[in-house]
Amino acid sequence: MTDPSPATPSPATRTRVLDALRQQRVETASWAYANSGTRFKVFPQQGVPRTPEEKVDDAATVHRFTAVAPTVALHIPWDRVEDYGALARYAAERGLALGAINANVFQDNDYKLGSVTNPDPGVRRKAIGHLVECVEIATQTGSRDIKLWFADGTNYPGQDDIADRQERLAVALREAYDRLADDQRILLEYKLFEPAFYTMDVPDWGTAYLHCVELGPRAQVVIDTGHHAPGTNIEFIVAVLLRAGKLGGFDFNSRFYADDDLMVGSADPFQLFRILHEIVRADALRPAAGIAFMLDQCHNIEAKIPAIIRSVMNVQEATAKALLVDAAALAAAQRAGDVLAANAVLMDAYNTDVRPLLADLRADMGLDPDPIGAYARSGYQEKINTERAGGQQAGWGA
Ligand code: LRH
Ligand code: MN
Repeated sequence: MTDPSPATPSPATRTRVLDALRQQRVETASWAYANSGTRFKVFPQQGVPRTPEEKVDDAATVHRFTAVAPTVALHIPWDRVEDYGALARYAAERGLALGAINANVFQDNDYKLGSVTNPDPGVRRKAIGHLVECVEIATQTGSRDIKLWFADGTNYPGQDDIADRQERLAVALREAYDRLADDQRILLEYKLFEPAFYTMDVPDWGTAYLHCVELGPRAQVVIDTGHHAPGTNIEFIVAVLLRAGKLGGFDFNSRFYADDDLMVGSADPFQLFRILHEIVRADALRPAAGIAFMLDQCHNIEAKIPAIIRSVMNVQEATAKALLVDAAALAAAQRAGDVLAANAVLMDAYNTDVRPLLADLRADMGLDPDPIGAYARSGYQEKINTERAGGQQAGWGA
């Protein structure tokens, strides 16, 4: 029985959609709470965290107003602490868990010509050491995922041997993979360009997929939505990796031009909807499906915590619309080859205003239906602006 329209879902559909949204999980990024910018300028903001603990406080605040962001990803060494177990307990006391551990082999002077792919075996050894350290940190924080993104690449043809670098990369990944505990996995992230501008050693989903297949079942691909050539059909990559059982997660953000790291859904909400449609169609939204929905953004000029709350809401809105797609009607139109009808089913869902439904969901979850307004009224921003005067604000330290 198809619904009258997505805007007036049947009680059964409404229940299904609300249940799925209640289970949704979005992981925020510790570095998004810190100062960030471009090569031109980093504009410091008042109240920015100075420590991993203060980043956890801010992530807990986002969860307090959205109820669907119970984990925060860490980046090493930006979030290096003496006792990762203590940091995990600190987070737990605030209703949060520590999420993906992000390695950083892109800021050390030794890595100019690459980290794990560097022509110098000594440099490769150093970089592999960091990957292994991140696996150990994940054991201490209780994190499932170790996320690996490599800035490695070349700027000029002939600078280095493409195949040799792939071999070096494979050797490094194997060393890290073989250190994983049974409940841990490697998430390999690709990026088309920047900071290298001729080759990146993991430039696209295909290269990431090949390395993950070579490694084994606990290696999967991460799709950072800002890491593709303009015009790339990202939902196609989502569908293909889901079918292959090799989609590990997303670094959500959005862009108009390059790796702009803007709020997810702000530049292209229709693309985000199409991506979530593939996720819902594959029944991969529920946490048990194992897809990590992470934010990887930089709030260079806008207030950071409200921007992250807005980002979580954008993911919820795209998800609600995807959940309202009348799958039966869509399948029937597709089978009948009725192009316009099939497209209309998707557009009806996309053009549905789901904000009232999400406001009801939040009220139902004991939250203020307006998280942004509630945050502004909470006084939290004023509190941290006052408390966090002085000290060294956290940033990328680039
Ligand atoms: C690289 C990237 C990667 C992170 C970094 C913060 O562009 O997307 O995921 O390590 O941003
Ligand atoms: Mn990323």
